[in-house]
Amino acid sequence: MLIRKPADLHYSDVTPKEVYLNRRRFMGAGAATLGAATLGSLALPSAALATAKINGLVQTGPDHNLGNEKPSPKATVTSYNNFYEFGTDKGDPSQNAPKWKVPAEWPIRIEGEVLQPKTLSLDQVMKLSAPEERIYRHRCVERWSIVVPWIGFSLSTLLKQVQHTGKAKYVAFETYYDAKAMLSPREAGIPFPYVEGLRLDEAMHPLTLIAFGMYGETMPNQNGAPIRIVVPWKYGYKSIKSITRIRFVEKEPPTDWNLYSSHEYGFYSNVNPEVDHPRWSQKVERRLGGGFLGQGTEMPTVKFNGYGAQVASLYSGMDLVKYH
Ligand SMILES: Nc1nc2c(c(=O)[nH]1)N[C@H]1C(S)=C(S)[C@@H](COP(=O)(O)O)O[C@H]1N2
Ligand SMILES: [Mo]
Repeated sequence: MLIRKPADLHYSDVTPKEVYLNRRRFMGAGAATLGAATLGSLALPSAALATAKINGLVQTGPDHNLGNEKPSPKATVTSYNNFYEFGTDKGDPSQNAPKWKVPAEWPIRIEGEVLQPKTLSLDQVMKLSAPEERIYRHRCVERWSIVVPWIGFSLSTLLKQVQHTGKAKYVAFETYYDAKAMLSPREAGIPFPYVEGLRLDEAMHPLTLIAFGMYGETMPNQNGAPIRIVVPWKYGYKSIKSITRIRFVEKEPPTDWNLYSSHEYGFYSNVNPEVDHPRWSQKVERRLGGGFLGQGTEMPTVKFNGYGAQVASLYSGMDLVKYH
């Protein structure tokens, strides 16, 4: 179902880290101009994305898609990113990640509190179910938001490939880490490999997506190629990119931004306008890619990012200020 056209692949040739990091330093001033006003004009040359069409897309039901919100411009979603392994400025991942060669072998290991650990190839994972297009809102903790037409299917489909033990209460995820192609934890300021986690019921929720594409094509490197998690009712950092390890665990697993600053970034990280970040209010967000001169449109942030009807019951009786 996934066909990579050889002609599309030449941009993904490996560029040594030194080369592109130096280039990045030279372009430091230029990168700083990545202000709101220029967002709309940052279209990447499409050849640099090394994507291929994904065939056989299935339309999903109203629970899985937004009613009237249109996907953000692809150029915005692929050029304004957080992927600290490839740089800490919003424009860095789209400059640096396309030069990373995604390993041809991409085993996805499922282990931990399971009766029988299992390793699946990327192809095996993608064949577990028909690829669905899911149009989800994405709200970054930094107050910008986008609407993304992801391609994938419910993570539960993958998790059900193993039988977990009675001890399993959480699911931990780990991003691939390549020290030669990515920043060091010291350079990025956060621990690598990037780790994240969900409670078991959150991971099994039908909205939680394992995604391997967007806009009808394979995943651009800067958006988490070849495969990532998307949890639309939580702040963006829970949606971990480029995963290679999934672990069923008994205790709440460590998460990257919580390790960085535990009082600012909790484990649950549900989008919640009533709980401020210690350094800023979470009541509003800026929807990227539209508005006057492309500077985005300010709008109120909605609890659970608008997915409350589907997910609020997961947290009934819980103090969402304490468990932020
Ligand atoms: N491995 C990894 N995953 C990550 C991040 C990261 O730095 N590294 N950033 C997170 C944050 S803060 C956000 S907002 C989203 C951004 O996803 P996007 O670039 O596809 O919009 O990815 C999340 N997943
Ligand atoms: Mo984010």
